[in-house]
Amino acid sequence: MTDKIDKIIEYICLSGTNSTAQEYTNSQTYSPSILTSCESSYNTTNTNPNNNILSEENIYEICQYIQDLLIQEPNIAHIDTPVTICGDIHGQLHDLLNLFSISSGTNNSAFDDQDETNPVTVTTNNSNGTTTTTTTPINSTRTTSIPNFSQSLLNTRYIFLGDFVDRGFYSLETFLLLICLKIRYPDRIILVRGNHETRQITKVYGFYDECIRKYGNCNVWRYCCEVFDYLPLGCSINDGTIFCLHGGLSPDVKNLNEIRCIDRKQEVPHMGAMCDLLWSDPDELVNSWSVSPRGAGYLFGKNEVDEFRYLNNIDLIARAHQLVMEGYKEMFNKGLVTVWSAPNYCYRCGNVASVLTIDNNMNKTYKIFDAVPIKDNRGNSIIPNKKPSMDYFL
Ligand SMILES: [Mn+2]
Repeated sequence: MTDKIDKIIEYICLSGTNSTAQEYTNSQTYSPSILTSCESSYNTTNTNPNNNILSEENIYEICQYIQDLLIQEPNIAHIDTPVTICGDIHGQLHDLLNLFSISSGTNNSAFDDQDETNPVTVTTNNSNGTTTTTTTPINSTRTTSIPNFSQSLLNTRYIFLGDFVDRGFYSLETFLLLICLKIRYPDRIILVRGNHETRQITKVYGFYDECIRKYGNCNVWRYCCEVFDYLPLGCSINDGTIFCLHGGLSPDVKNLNEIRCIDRKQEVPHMGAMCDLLWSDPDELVNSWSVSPRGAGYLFGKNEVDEFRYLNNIDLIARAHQLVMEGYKEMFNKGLVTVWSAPNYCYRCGNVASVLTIDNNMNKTYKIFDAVPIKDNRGNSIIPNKKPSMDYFL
């Protein structure tokens, strides 16, 4: 199994770092012939042309395997520092690979052959108020190195706060990479469920269509949705003074123990505690639970955050779920932070992204990064035509 997982990780990273991804990154229309070549790219691998590495069978096997792992995790998972908290990814595989190299401080960047006119710049905001900016050195020789995950995950643990899929064009690869890393390094990575990790939402916002486009049927989508039901609803760090979740608070949850009692292994309900944790948003302007414009979850303000922090002995609530143009936003006297990790969201928002690193002394450092630039038809901002050009007479 380990061997197979490593091969899949390698395959996905290569598809994000060299031209094997070209078939579906090329901004050509999705004519049936392109569809065929998309599919054929899934039926071959760089290492063994006879081994269909991202086959439905292999994906089924991984999805079954990780369910056994996730079922052992409580609703509120736990992880120790040093840890890197990551927000929404939304299928932006190339930016996710970049996130790993930036956050772990490994030089083994997946993109160390950046366009010389557009190098990757990382700005670091430390909690003591200082800011440092580093620019990835330009390497003139072309390399297609795979991120050194064993080194990355040795340097820091990771919490991903959900919304792995939808919007971007690499939801399947993004989710598979994350669950493969979870299988390989189970104690060093926590995957928390977001409001997009559901059957209903993925049918509307891209993941379902992506699976149909790449496989011609919805089997791999179904396998992944089974995994969604097992993801934990939150994560605590060290002694529990930092609590992480995707959306926000719920009027039905005063105490963390009420989250621990939820039967989470189900599609996200339309209302109630589990729904709110994945859907709610903080708002400076409300002073009690208010209707959310999203149609699910609540808006909550400083009063709700202060009460929840006091009752549960929490210093910081770290959550994702909302686009922040600056990558992160601290609210309510730094009692809550929104972390957003999808740069140039939807390939057009122009925002930067961030991750929040907590060191062993509970110091906070925000690393801010931009979208991976396009080069030679690589990079996730090359958008395939959203509307397939269909021949109605076929
Ligand atoms: Mn969300």
